[in-house]
Amino acid sequence: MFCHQCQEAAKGTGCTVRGVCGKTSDVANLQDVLIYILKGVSFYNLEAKKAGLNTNKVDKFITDGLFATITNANFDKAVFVDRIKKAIELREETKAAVIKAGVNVDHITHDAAHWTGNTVEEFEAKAAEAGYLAIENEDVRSLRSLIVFGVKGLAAYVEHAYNLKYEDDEIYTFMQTALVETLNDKLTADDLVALTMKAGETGVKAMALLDTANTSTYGNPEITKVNIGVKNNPAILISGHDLRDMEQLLEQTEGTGVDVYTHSEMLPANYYPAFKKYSHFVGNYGNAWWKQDKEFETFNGPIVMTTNCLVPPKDVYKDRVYTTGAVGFEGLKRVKENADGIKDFTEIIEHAKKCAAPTEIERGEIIGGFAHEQVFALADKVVDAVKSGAIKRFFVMAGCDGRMKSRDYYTEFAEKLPKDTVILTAGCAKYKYNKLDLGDIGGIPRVLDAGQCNDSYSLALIALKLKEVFELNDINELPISYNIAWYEQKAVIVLLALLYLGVKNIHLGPTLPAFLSPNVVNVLVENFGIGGITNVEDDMAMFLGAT
Ligand code: SF4
Ligand code: SF3
Repeated sequence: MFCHQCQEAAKGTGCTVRGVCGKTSDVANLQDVLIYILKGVSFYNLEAKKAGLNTNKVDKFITDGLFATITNANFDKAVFVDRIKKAIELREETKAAVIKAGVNVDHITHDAAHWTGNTVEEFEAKAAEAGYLAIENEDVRSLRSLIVFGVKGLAAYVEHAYNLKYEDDEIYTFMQTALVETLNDKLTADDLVALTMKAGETGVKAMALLDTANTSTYGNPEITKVNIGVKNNPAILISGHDLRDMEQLLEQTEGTGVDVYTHSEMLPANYYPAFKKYSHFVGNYGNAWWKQDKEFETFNGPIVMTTNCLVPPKDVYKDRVYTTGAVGFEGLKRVKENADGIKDFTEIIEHAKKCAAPTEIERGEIIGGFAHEQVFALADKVVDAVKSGAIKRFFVMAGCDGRMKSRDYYTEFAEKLPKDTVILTAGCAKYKYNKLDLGDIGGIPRVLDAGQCNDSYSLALIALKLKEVFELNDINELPISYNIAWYEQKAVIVLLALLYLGVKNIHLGPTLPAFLSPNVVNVLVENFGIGGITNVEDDMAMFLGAT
């Protein structure tokens, strides 16, 4: 195996024996082969689109396959073996359909569009060719990795949107074009950089689509005090990012005597009007994903994982974890689902009734719900605070949390920020400081949480709104600094989206991606002023010295 897609890549280069995340070598190999075959499917599916055929089933299959390979989503070998088989089948079906429609496919000669295998051994053996180390030039490898990882992040957001029946064929077309182009040896480094920017542009589109899907279905997030304590009823914990799953769980648990709590990236569900109306929706239990090994144990009841980040479960709570969507792990039970994607939580509700109520691990409240509409509603207050000098600078500290000790940097950074600064956050990065008492500025909390990582889109809209209000020509003239924490591939698409929007001088930590070669880092430094982090004192001085 060779995997270098997340921030925890072993030795800062890549995992080669077993993932730091717990992914086994065979699963890593199968994931590479799945992506390879999905590229093969894409060749024909793009032709099918041009011929005006209905490609929706294949679009969704490709999207879901990409999503399943995101860090901490799916560890189940059998799932990847099945998917590779299915991908080969769909590739052949699509090929036959386009030929039938009169399309000449003789120009599609790449091995990914033709290779076939039947056994697990054949699939695993193919990984050496399908994986990243097969690309000799390190800059090409780096740019292709950046594009594929960005597309994986895109796939996650696109899937949440289509679960709410919001789709955009242009996004599917870009994803598949990008996959195919990462097999094109004729592309120069400049072409690949251009494709990376196009990924950023599509990232903005996908996050906008998901934002519309979420807010038109569940209302605009509003300022909310979220309970972090517990009640005495048995309960179900729901984690991940999928709001449609959240909705179905709340509907089906109503009146059963079973409460519902969110974990990690599901916390922002507490901010939506459509969910707040449920009295058995108690609040949020625990912290970011990587603390689940302790928090799932003390929660006592069943846990539903709707997306990443799943940590290989401990035996003590393994029988209480249920997976759905792109998530998987050998031995864990699946949430039952009918052909229309309607989930049936009956078994999990009955399971919860036999469990003890959650053990209290903390008490109190945290505040959030500062997505774009809520912040726009407070715009006058925010603008006045900036004009009067009460707010001197905003710090966008969005992104991911993770288990590396070096991430304590972000807690210390938040604590040491001057009192006239405000943190804008989204994603599970917030857990590094959302329970600190950082106070407020004239009633505006010093940590404004917009929501999940995809709600980084809200932060971009807020920045664009401020630019308009202050009549500036360039988003970079705003008193906003970007100190972003990343972990997995959704953060990659968020980063590319910000770059596409013209945001400069983003600092990324706790380490720069292992998949960026020195030359690619140079391009990012020269064109976008991207930087890493050092230590809190020096970085603080650097950010505050910047105008
Ligand atoms: Fe290693 Fe990250 Fe890949 Fe897991 S996802 S195998 S930790 S690089
Ligand atoms: Fe977190 Fe996995 Fe990235 Fe959605 S839940 S931000 S790490």
